[in-house]
Amino acid sequence: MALSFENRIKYIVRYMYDIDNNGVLDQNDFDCLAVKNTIIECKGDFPKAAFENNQLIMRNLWNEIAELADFDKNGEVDVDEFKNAVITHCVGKPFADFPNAFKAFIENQFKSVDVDGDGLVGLNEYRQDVITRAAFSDIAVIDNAWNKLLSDTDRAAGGITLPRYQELFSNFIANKDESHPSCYLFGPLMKL
Ligand SMILES: [Ca+2]
Ligand SMILES: [Ca+2]
Ligand SMILES: [Ca+2]
Repeated sequence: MALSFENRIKYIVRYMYDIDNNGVLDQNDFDCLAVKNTIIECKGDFPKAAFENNQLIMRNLWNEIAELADFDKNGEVDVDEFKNAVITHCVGKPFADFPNAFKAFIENQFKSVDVDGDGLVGLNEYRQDVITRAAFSDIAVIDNAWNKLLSDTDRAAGGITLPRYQELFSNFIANKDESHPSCYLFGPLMKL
């Protein structure tokens, strides 16, 4: 099932963290994330200070994730290790009680999706984010997922605020309920 807890964990590992695509998380993914996030934040520019800041954030993040999840201490975090860390530290907890490494990652992710930096993820930004991970022949598929994701409060606000993104992201990785709207945070999911 595309929306199952297991599949959502695989999705996070595959599309959010394992950006060099070798099937596991390691230091290199986080080095690549520092480069990627700098380019996105600075809209193609690459100022040294911004990069060094991102590099520091990502090195710290990797060290914390490794400490929480690299159970066999081989320098890599595989899907099972990541899942066990999520079950231990996140399942059944609100965002505020997540380990710092997860919280920092989620806030960073919000920054990279909120391209215009107005503190809100709108439909245009959602579409731009969703198409970086999958291909669609019909825009309605993306927009339907957006409509399932949004609550009436989100609709009234015109999109997703940071606190709301934190809530949705934490439900995406830590709520086993497959009918929860947070399942659509990253667009229509496919089975991995
Ligand atoms: Ca990797
Ligand atoms: Ca390991
Ligand atoms: Ca925005």
